[in-house]
Amino acid sequence: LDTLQLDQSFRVVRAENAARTVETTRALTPRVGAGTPSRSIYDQKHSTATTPGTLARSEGQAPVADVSVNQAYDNFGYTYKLYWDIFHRDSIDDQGLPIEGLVHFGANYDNAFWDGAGHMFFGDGDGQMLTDTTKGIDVVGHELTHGVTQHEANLTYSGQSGALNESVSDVFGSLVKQYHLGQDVATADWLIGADIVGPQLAPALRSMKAPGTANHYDNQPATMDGYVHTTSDNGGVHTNSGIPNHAFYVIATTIGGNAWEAAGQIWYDTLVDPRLRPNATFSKFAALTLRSARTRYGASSNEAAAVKTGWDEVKVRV
Ligand code: ASN
Ligand code: ZN
Repeated sequence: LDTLQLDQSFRVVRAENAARTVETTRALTPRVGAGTPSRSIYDQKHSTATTPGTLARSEGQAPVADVSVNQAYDNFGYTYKLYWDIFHRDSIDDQGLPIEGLVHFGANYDNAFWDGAGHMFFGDGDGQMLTDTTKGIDVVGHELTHGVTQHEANLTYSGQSGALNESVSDVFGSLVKQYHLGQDVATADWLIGADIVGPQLAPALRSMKAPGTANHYDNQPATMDGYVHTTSDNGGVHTNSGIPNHAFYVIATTIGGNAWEAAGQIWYDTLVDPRLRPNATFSKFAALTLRSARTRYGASSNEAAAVKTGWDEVKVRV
């Protein structure tokens, strides 16, 4: 630290782990305009081009005729708002990164994704598996959180670290929805994708409350006993995410109240903790959530006890 010349506009966050010392810088003074996102929505007109198509709506402009454009714009706004209001984070990179949405991507395209470079792509769905993906507030929260994770822990997208990457996106995606709707832990449905599933995948893509029960095809485990060893889907990243998803559900409901307050704060503190390395296992992540809970709420707090309970329940050793 002594050898670092500190710019006055940054503070250094420093942590030690067994292998190395890690340092990250965070903006100390907010950007001019912080608190307001910079959204642009483009119409891809069913092409699979990965560069932005026709600009359909930009920040501050009134709604347009295309519902998909407005839904993407609004859901970007709700995601920005959770991160800003609750975690004081200014967009995906915490430096006000403009958020670009590319709607009507492809023909009947059954997915939505973050490209790692500032763009979120939205398919219209085929009407059977998925419908218009712009409608899913938790789906937008999920995809933009992939961007946040990329700027923070950068969890490697395979095996346990990949399942953690997926789970962190589900957790914050669900929190965006719960915060927007004002739902406490008892009122929330803890489903992911309920607003974008067609008849084949109804009623939802995933359930944090009851992994494995969201739809006919859902094979997510809720505990380590059901951990799926596979080479498909990068080692089952969308399957084994059920385990940390369920841990978060148990922790949030054990604490009670609004999930974005304590449980969400613990998860956010962990995600930005420089001790969380890209290759983290479930156990490493769990231990860091316990550390975050103890640091913020106290070693003998209810919150720290709930974190222990949650990981015990899913059989991840803390
Ligand atoms: N919507 C998916 C996700 O965010 C896209 C993918 O499978 N990579 O996980
Ligand atoms: Zn994902």
